[in-house]
Amino acid sequence: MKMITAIINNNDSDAVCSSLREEGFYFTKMSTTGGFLRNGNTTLLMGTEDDRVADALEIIRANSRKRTADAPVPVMGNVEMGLPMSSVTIGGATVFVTAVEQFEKM
Ligand code: 2BA
Repeated sequence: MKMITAIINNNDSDAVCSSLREEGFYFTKMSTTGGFLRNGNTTLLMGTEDDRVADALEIIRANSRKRTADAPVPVMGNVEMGLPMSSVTIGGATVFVTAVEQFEKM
């Protein structure tokens, strides 16, 4: 078994979750916040059999889009005129797949 941790843009979350549900995946959905932009995003925890990991990743990939957002650029000194902004590309999804040593439901 693997644990898939998927950080998903809030705008893609409904589509990703409903597709995963349709295909019978189990997951826990958490409201999370990006450390850099401090915008809300969605993190899914998915305990998944090894032979279904590729299917789960494909569903996430197919429903996640790249977007751009403005991010403040850190500067030294006077910021009275406001921080300069720069564009960053967000996503699609950020996904970690890790091995699960033990899995039990009690
Ligand atoms: P945020 O931390 O709010 O990051 C939003 C976007 O800002 C990132 O998009 C990336 O384009 C940019 N960014 C983040 N940290 C940066 C930095 N130190 N310098 C320059 N640009 C930076 P994504 O990479 O697609 O990440 C989307 C969200 O996924 C992140 O939101 C964060 O919540 C999560 N994430 C991404 N990489 C992660 C990692 N290695 N570990 C944990 N969470 C991660």
